[in-house]
Amino acid sequence: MLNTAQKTEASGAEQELTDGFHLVIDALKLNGIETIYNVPGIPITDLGRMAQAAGIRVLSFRHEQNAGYAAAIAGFLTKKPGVCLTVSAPGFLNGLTALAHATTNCFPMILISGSSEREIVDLQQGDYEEMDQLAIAKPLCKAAYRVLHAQDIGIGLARAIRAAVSGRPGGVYLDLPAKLFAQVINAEAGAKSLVKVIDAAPAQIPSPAAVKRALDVLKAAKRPLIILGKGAAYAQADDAIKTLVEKSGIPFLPMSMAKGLLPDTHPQCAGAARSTVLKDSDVVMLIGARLNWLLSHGKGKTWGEAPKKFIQVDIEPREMDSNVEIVAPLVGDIGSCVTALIEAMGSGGTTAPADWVDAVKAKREENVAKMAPRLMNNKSPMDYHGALGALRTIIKERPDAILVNEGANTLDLARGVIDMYQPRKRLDVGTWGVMGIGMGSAIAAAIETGKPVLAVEGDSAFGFSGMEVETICRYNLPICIVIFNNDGIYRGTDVNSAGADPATTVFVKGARYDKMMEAFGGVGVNATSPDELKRAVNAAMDSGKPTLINAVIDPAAGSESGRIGNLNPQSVLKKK
Ligand code: ADP
Ligand code: TZD
Ligand code: MG
Repeated sequence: MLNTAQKTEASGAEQELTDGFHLVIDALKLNGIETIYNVPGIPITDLGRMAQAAGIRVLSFRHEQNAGYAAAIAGFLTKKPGVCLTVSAPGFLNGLTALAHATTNCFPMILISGSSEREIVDLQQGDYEEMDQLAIAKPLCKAAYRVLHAQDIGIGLARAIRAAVSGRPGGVYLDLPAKLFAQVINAEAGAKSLVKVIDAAPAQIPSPAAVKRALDVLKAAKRPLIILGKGAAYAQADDAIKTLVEKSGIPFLPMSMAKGLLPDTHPQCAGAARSTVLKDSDVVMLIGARLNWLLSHGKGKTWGEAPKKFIQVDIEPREMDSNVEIVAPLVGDIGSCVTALIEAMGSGGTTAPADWVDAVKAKREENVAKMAPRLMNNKSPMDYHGALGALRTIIKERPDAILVNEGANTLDLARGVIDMYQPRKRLDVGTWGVMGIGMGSAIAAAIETGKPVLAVEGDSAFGFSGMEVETICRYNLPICIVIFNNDGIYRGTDVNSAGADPATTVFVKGARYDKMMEAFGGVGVNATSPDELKRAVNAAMDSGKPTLINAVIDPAAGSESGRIGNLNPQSVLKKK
């Protein structure tokens, strides 16, 4: 019997009843969904209230996009679908960017939106917040469903969960029209209609022939390289991956959000020798990483002259040969594939030739040594390296803290400078390089893991979700935000020579973002040197109090588009 059911008199006999509201909540709870990221309003205000009353943690945001980014990263961190709940039309659209982002990044997420009355929407008669949401969501997510009858809520949610987490994870849209919530059905029938999803993401075992093929290619390599992507971090097969890397002795290169899967200070880590290993390797094994723009599509200058053979471990068969030939596709879940590789390797040790391993190590040490003095400068205003040198030490001393990172220079330089030591501790802009993930990611990271969070944010990047500092203060979350304030996008020095308006990339000079935090009862600090920055961050991390540090960065220190300026199209007509 449902504890949320109510007793009423129906046709003379006493009957237990339930309704759409309760069925949605019961279905979520039955499937272990403990948190909802939402913005309330018609028709889902009561759903949020009732879910909270039923013991689900319901976090209210100031904008659906941030609630959506929170749900997306919750999915990445937990392997369970993160749930974002929105109102109809505008709320739905605000959440949709995050749903598309989750799908693009292979994060499991469910966007549940209330919607207006089907009959009116379909005749386009102008309902309150009228929109054909299902049709709009479909091309932007992995699957989209609508539930019209209370007795279908259980199966609808089960489909949504399974679609989100099985195979290649992604975003799922679930459309719940207003009328559904108040639909009343017999409580027993309601309880029976719920579905507990069994084995939502079944193991996908690779074929022995594919495992052997991959190992044969790997063993024949002279200069092998393993690239770990965020799929490998998501898979939570940390021990198996560590064993494979160490047993093989092959240098590994972590993609941004795979940093820390093995520590960046690991002797086999090739992070600081990235261009060398991409250029010079002859066999590359991708584990949960796609050959997309972030890896220059597996071809061109980045990959050098040396002929390459690619081995790819991925759950999505269609990922194979998407850009270049994959000579050894290994389709399956990463845990199963990596375990199979380790078993097939037997007791045999390293497959990596010593001269290659030594060459990578030498290059890496050279680059690390080159960088070291720049990280120790104590200039004021700070440059990126001085400020990041301080933050790098903080993460070294607090390896279980979660680092959220967005911006252009602030992102690219932090990714290179700040070493990570544990899996799934670095959360950033992902495949699209989207600005605005910051506060949603920080909030979800704090909620889902209970760990302290350090959010390193470009001043522009922060602006996309800045209002959520109120949310952070309201829930009193252990989040320390550091704004790299260089007065603008990339740099704060652009000048508009054509008129009185400021240049398109600059913001108010000398802005004090720390005051925003104080407005909501959090701690605000203005830091003008690396020493001040370090002190302030340590104090914030020790206290666990919501803190925002305005780190004053030299407006001339950054470069256009950080490390990806080459992607900007150039007009040949541009005035000199
Ligand atoms: P990165 O940006 O770090 O290079 P991508 O997002 O491009 O990583 O790639 C992640 C890949 O991981 C996707 O192709 C996805 O299909 C794959 N993937 C995600 N989860 C798993 C899993 N459990 N097992 C195998 N592959 C996975
Ligand atoms: N809008 C969205 C949603 N994503 C984007 N990536 C952009 C716009 C374009 N963009 C970048 O690619 S980086 C960036 C923008 C606006 C901001 C860079 O400025 P910042 O960082 O202050 O965050 P730095 O340190 O000044 O480079
Ligand atoms: Mg900036």
